[in-house]
Amino acid sequence: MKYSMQSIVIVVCVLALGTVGICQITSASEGVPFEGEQAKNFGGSSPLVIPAAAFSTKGNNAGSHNFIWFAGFVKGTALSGGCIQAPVYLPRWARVYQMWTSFIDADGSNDAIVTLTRRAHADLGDIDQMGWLTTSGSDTGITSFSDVSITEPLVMLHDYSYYVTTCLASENLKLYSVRLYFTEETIFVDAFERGDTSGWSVVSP
Ligand SMILES: [Ca+2]
Repeated sequence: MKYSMQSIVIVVCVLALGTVGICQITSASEGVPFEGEQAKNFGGSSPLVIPAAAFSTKGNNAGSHNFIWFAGFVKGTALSGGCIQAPVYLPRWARVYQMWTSFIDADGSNDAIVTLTRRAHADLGDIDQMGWLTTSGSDTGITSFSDVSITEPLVMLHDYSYYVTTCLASENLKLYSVRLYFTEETIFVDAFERGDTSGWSVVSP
């Protein structure tokens, strides 16, 4: 493992003094001091919230959904059968471990399925489903549904693009947001964490 002297100093300082207010916290990437109680470049950006407004038509039935601005949800319309999608801008090397959605499923006849997929840039038709969840029942309140078992969780940029999608079969299905929880892993260019030690030598260079 490799630690910068700066990181060690910060950890020791925080542990010893019990408060970050006494220690100067410095951004590792830019070297900008902690100012005005706003940390620079803090990496704790999980969860990624994909708002309802990010969703657009797949093109098969553009009138099948409607974004409601005052309330912040997208709902189905009487022109049922259309599906919507949204891009997912996860950071490189993130590891996704849960997907949640806030939904009103007040449709006793239909549910909605939300899927998370990745699509390869180099291989035509190479699509992997990473997660999916379904709404259920019929309730006029906002309910959270989840998938806590994500496959292909490591975000590999630039090899893939990432999307979420769903279909809203009626006006009684309303999507508020999709939320992706992930960890951000430190992966060094020497590939130690991935097990690729081919670039390493047995003697000190
Ligand atoms: Ca339902």
